[in-house]
Amino acid sequence: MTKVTTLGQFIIEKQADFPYAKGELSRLLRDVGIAAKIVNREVNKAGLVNILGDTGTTNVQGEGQKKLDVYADEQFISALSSGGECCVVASEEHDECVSIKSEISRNAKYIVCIDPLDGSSNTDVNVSVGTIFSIYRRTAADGPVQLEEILQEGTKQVAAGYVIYGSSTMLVYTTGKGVNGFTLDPSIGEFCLSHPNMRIPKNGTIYSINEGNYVKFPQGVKDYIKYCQVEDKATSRPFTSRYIGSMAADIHRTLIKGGIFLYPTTSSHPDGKLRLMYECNPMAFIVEQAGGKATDGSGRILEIHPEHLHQRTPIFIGSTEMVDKVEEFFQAVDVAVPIPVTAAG
Ligand code: AHM
Ligand code: MG
Repeated sequence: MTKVTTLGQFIIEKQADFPYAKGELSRLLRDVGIAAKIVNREVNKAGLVNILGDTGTTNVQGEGQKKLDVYADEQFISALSSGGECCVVASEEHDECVSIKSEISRNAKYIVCIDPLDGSSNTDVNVSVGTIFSIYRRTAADGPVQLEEILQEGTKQVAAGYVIYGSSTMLVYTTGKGVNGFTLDPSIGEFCLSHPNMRIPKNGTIYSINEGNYVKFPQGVKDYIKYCQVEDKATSRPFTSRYIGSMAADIHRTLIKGGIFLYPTTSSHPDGKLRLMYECNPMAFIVEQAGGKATDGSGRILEIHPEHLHQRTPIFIGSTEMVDKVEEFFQAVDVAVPIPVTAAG
């Protein structure tokens, strides 16, 4: 019989990788897993209960909130509050950070940044949605958590992951020692190790971008898209275009099959659309840990110094060689030397 490793067992086994670990991060990851299962249950029956549709309220970004966004946010915050290892949550759904006040969390050392339900506009049409999270360690020993402790660079993440509520539900995470994926087995209610040591192919043939915004893209991105569409046998072009519109699902495909996901600046979103702290940093950490690359067009996502919680950034993420190519197109625009789109390589 094949040995099944549950998420809980795996987390405990891996604790040995950190000789001074006291089990706090393990417990925190376990809490995230528990909340993911609860959210999964609700997402799965979304069409059956009266939970779909707008709440009529808007979040801090002025976007309409879906009931499931609010539900997921509540579940994650509640699991993190009762787990005792998290002192503050920075969530897409809250303007300010949420301090965890429970007695059990008095000495908690971890900060969690989270997009509780990413791609939520897809819930009404039964398309995959996700949760994206990032974990930092407090920089101060005690006292109330200061904003500067939360605004750490992505390189300081101690763990990051995403859950994808799709044709099956998966939790993928890293603690900086590779990336592992777990699939939820609904019959036993456990996430089971299904994708050990995930590695992203160095190159790929899929590009993923909301091409409807083409006219609003910077010239380097327009040139790269044209490059992807030109026929060239040596580089297997034209590439395939795939865009789900749920970052977790688009990145998951990119991680497994190789490719590139792009959300550039646009004339209507001059800073990009996706959020640094709870969308781009965690995904960049995971993709780098799997052997890929993530940049904002000029530098590493993980080295951006955050100025505020809900900061946005452009992102180009995926197979290293494809991300390098986009950067080449950006540089070519800067020095006004166009790269011929038919060129191999
Ligand atoms: P959300 O967190 O409000 O759901 O927005 C983030 C989502 C990402 O999952 C996805 O990559 C992107 O927004 C899609 O945006 P667009 O509709 O502009 O292509
Ligand atoms: Mg999101």
